[in-house]
Amino acid sequence: MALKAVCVLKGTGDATGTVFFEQGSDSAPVHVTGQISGLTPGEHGFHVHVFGDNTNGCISAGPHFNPHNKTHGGPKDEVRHVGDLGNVTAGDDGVAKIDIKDRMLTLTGPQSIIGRTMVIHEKADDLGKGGNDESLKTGNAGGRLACGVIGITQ
Ligand SMILES: [Cu+2]
Ligand SMILES: [Zn+2]
Repeated sequence: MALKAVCVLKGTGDATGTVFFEQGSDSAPVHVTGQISGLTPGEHGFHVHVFGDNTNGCISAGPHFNPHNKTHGGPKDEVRHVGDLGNVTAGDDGVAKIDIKDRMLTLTGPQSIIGRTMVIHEKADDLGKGGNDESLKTGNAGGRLACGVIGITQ
């Protein structure tokens, strides 16, 4: 039976979105779909952050979900945070359509992303290639525009 989760992203500005997660089996990739609107055109960093805590807005979600204690990278890199999904790209209408298959995410077991937070950022993620310390932590993706806790759905 497929595992399914959903996340509604909200923030203090115009950015809002809904993201769906589906995994066919324990070892299958997670298919991430959905859309985020109210963005500036161009790339925006998109990550799973460690805590499902929104008490002080998106900042309470803490850093990128990183159970293997690696440095920040891009979704296709071997060395990356589990939460590193790279960038989503908004068109001139400010809408980013999301369709990502990721082999490092899981919806099951102790490293499940359920109960953690999805964040969309102000700026592009440099995927760890920015040549400075911050690049290897956050990808220099800037502020957190919107976020939401990933929850189980039917
Ligand atoms: Cu992030
Ligand atoms: Zn990261």
